[in-house]
Amino acid sequence: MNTSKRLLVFVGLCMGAAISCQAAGDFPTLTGAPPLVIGHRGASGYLPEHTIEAYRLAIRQGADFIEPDLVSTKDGVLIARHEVNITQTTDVADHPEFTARKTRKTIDGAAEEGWFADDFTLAEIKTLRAVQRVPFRPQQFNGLFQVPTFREVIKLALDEGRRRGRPVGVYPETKHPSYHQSVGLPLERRLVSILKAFGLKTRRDPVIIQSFEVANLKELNRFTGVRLVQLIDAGGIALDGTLIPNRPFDFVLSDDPRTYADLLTDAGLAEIRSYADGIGPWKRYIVSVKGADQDNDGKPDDVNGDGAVNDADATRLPPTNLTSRAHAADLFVHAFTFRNEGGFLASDYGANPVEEYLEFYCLGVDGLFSDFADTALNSRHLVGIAPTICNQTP
Ligand SMILES: [Ca+2]
Ligand SMILES: [Ca+2]
Ligand SMILES: [Ca+2]
Repeated sequence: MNTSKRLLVFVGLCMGAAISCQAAGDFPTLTGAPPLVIGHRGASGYLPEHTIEAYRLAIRQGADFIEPDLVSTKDGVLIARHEVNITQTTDVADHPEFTARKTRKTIDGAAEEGWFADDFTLAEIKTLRAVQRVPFRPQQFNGLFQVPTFREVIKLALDEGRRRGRPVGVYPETKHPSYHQSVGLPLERRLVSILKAFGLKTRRDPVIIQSFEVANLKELNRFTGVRLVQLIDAGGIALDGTLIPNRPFDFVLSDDPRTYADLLTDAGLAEIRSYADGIGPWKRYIVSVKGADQDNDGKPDDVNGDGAVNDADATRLPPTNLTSRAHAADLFVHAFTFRNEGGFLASDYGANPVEEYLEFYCLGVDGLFSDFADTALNSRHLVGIAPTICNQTP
């Protein structure tokens, strides 16, 4: 459908429906619908990540989905944490009763030290409180909030959705599926049975499951009807903006030599479409950035002289054609992760996160994971108000 036809259809839908069309516009997404804003770990730019309070704030800001990462407790309960290692995101180190629980484990080939969720029962986890991991984000909320279970997160989303008269989706990620399998705590069946208990089982339900591994998504595709997303990672970024290849960890274990980049060839995308509905690529697969190396030491320079080398010292490269190739393969594209702070923004954006959102919305992403859903939504409104901005060449 071309742009003007899509716009007419959209206007027709708006006029006939008792919904607000304030955010409406004609978006170059797979369906023409506005891109989804996913509250990454909740409103994690403001509050300690993966807490009920952070998820509720993201919903209050207007997020379409909230994103719990899932790991398992020792007694098999799915809880919302980004890592099995809970040292950085809880106050566990301040609990003398758990001092002896400190240990070393190897997760996806990397040795780590600390306290691990799969050595704690849910009752023990509930005695801990969340802390902000990012030093330049507000620390005032440390020690206030609990670690929620996946059930508590779904209940929040459904309750808030009913109260607000709009769907609030849940976008769970299976963290380290092969690791959880190796310790006898596989995530997939329990995840699906919890969703079923809430009546969430079809592609029309406001649930999307994501994973960086492949085999567990293929398995999930056999026993749930909800939408699935193949996450696409990289091992970092070279000075010239080239992405450094790495592999899904289940490929490492099964000696499958393919990298994430191999999954993004046309053949790779067609294979993903056989078990998933969309891809969740690192945003650098869509717009990469290159560093400067004026002193020729092979390493990127601190161009702005603030003592740190990060994206603010880099400039953006022309966009790739990944979004249009994924759309041609009938896959939606949900890119990660968008953050407001200047160190995460290429210098071209002038430290203004709105500029980055506008670029990605105009490139046709169908959704994005943001630590700041409020900024993501304000930027989406801007495209809705003036869709023609996407026809301009930057
Ligand atoms: Ca995640
Ligand atoms: Ca250099
Ligand atoms: Ca710098």
